Amino acid sequence: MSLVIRVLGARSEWWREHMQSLLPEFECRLWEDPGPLEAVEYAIVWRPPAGGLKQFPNLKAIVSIGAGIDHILADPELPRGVPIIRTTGSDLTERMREYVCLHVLRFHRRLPEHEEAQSLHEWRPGINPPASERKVGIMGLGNLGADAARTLAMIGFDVAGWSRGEKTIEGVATYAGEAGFDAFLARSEILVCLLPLTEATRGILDAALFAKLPKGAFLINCARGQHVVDADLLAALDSGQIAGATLDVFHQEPLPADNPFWSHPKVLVTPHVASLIDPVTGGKMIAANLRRFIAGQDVPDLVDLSKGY
Ligand code: NDP
Ligand code: OXD
Repeated sequence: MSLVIRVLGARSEWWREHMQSLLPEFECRLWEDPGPLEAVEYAIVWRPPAGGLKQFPNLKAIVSIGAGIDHILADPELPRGVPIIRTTGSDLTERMREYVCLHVLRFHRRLPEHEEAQSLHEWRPGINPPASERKVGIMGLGNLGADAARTLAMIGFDVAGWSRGEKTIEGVATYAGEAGFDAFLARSEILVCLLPLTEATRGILDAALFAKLPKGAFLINCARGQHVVDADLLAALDSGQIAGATLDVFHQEPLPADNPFWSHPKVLVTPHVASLIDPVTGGKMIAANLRRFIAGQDVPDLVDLSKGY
């Protein structure tokens, strides 16, 4: 009985060794060296190649090394009916909380302007509005969005959130579905995207949405690059409709060297690091989920494939 692990880059062997120590009853192998294909019962993956998972005829579950599962569903030959388990946990939530607060505060406290002034040796003091007068909007109120919304509200921001279904979060104004969308956008001076990538959310950050934000709003996208229509964002930045953007995720990753976001003066690029899962804490979560799944117990991270996220 074996499981395969697919991680991109230098961390593969770290993951393999760690998962082997957590799940000694399995033979843990790397994707590139899976051994007998019929022995593979579980695949722990990040961005599996198209057609890759169907080579294992006895797959019992697929585990996403991440909260998102879009990278698995993107496979047109994905074996249907195999359960998918995503990876969540306090570690992931805490890292995303830090990222969102850091970048909301960066815009709120005008850090890009201070950095520019410093580069010119100019002393440019200015009074900032208090956090209570800064309206922040969080798209997606799941594990990550709800936590970020609560934390920003605790810091003192005037926070609203938008989700598919109705939600109640103390200290946060909530909006849902199509009906609440425009009102939510109209008040979002700093907009944070924490939506999953689905057919309903692909390309949602487009010209029509930017036009509904207050003039000079800021965008922080830490969900998926495919949420953004890049040409629309560049146009909104150039017109001043969007005053600045922090982008952690992109259509193509790594971001190609000639992509205009790299050198845009109003854009901060981070390399998909908002909240990375590491083998130590993430591995524990994955092992615990697999043990519950194998024992036939409830697995809260089991994805409801009818929702698609
Ligand atoms: P969840 O599945 O827990 O939450 C998703 C939220 O989005 C829910 O509130 C859901 O609404 C809402 N939503 C889904 N579809 C729609 C829609 N069509 N309209 C309005 N709201 C919608 O996800 P997580 O919080 O765990 O993660 C969110 C995403 O963050 C991941 O899918 C991933 O892409 C990204 N991510 C990025 C990372 C990074 O490092 N950059 C790290 C981790 C995650 P409802 O509550 O009603 O279901
Ligand atoms: C995730 C990610 O989905 O890291 O967890 O993007």
